[in-house]
Amino acid sequence: MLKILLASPESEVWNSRKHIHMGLGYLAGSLLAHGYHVDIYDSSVEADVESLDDRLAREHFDVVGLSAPTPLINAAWDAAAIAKRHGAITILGGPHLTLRPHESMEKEMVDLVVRGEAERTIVEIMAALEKQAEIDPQLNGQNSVEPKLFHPDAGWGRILGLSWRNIEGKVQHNPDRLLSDDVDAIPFPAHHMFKIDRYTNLNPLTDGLDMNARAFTIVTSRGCPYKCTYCSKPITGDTWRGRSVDNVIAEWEWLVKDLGATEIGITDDIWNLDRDRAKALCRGLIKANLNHVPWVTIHGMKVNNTDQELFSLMKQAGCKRVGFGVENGDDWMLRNVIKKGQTVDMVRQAFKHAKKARLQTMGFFIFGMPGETEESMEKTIKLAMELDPDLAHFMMAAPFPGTAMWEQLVEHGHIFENALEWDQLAIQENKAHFAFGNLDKETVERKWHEAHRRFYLRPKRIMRIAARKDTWQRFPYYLKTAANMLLGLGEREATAA
Ligand code: B12
Ligand code: SF4
Repeated sequence: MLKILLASPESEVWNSRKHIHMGLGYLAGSLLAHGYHVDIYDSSVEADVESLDDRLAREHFDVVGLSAPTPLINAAWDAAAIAKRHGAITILGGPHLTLRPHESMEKEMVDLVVRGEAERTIVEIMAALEKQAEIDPQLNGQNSVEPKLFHPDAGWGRILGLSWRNIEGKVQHNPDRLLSDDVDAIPFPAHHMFKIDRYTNLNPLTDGLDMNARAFTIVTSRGCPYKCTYCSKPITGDTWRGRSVDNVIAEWEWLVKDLGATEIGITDDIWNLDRDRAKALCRGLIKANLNHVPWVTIHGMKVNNTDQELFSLMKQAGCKRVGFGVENGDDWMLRNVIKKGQTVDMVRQAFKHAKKARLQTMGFFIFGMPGETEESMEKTIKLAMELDPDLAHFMMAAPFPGTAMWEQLVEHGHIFENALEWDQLAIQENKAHFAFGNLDKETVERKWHEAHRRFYLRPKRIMRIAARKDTWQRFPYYLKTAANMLLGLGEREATAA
């Protein structure tokens, strides 16, 4: 029986809070459902206890699967090289591999690349590896540091969404796999396999960092039909596929009753696209008595798909905090540049309703989109202060390949050199990634720092932060972060997705 280790590589771009990796959870769930031996290694919570190198030295795995969004692709290649040294077949998957499969297939430490959703692909790969071992036992065991070659008779050419090398060493990109339309049929993610005590609560900037929270996340729907020009959706796509309420409640029940969740985060792209379903889900949580464990919408509340009844039901269902993509305080920017399908007034309305329901609020704001002006950024700062969410995330526009913003910048040749070094593309890094038209990088960075200063250096904010226990427990970290965000001094740790 093949042994598989699914791993997330070292994350230098993401270290202020730790969430479980649902992609790896889903893949593990699928492999378990098909009887495979699988384990998960998440560098973000394990590397300081045991490196990937040591983990692989301690136990042999036939296959190591690595996941990578764009800013982590370099780390994924490094991890693949380590896995090869331990004799494993390496598979890379995730957002960046879906966008740029060939780039990784050109690396000798990468054996297979998977594009798109992969719950079925990973199982088909295991079956092909088993078949190949029967046809030609030499191939699975061939010299491990060389790129692996695969025998067409094992069915490699039929695996949708797979890139591989044939027996002549030629890279083959099979046709894409269609998105799975029956999302209820996907096995639950293997939540029980995460070392959950090592993950933090879901938003330490609001609640204070709890290093031992049993905070799980859940994906109740996949995809989003909106086409915001900065948004990268290579995996979940442009359609919306909601799980049935019963199916979601069953997973939620498992998290609360069996796994002892202390907090649950919905990470859908847009969980309230179907408002009636969102309300039905809240009613289901109340009916199933699951509303005593707090939950939050980490991403995915779209302001224009809300009403007072929804927020009131969410509150009754145990919701503690909602996040909204506000993005910009200028209607022209929202309509013509960001193409978000929402207006500033809709944003105001949603915040009003959420606050009336006594929910905490988070607002996400982007600085420096192409077409932005000093005036539009000023409007964004003023709107943030007017809405006064419990948490304001000010992010620097980050151009990911495949987005309309990326295409526009490539066409106008304005992406800075270092944006092409993928690990520089972290969201909310304090450096502007590009200039556009009359707007220079310095102005964007100045307004970004100004936003933090004007929003957070208000007496009531300072009092709130000072009253939190963790501010004093993690004082050096917060001091460093504050110096960077407010004054632009030193390097800062990126803090948002
Ligand atoms: C929740 C979330 C987070 C959480 C949890 C991160 C995590 N590791 O899962 C937090 C908040 C920590 C986070 C952080 C970051 N995130 Co984030 N995140 C998301 C979000 C909203 C949902 C992820 C999810 O659960 N998807 C559902 C699962 C089922 O899909 P999946 O993880 O992609 O996995 C499937 C496939 O990709 C594939 N697959 C994945 N890995 C592998 C590995 C192998 C071997 C194989 C075969 C297949 C495979 O199979 C999986 C099952 O179908 C997505 C948006 C989205 N809808 O995907 C953004 C998203 C993935 N994040 C993004 C980014 C940029 C980041 C950060 C780099 C932010 C930063 N600071 O710059 C960090 C990186 C952290 C990290 N170590 O990965 C971008 C990636 C864009 C891109 N082009 O790469 C996205 C798409 C958001 C966006 N629209 O911009 N994120
Ligand atoms: S930013 Fe949100 S609403 Fe816009 S396309 Fe992405 S997921 Fe959809």
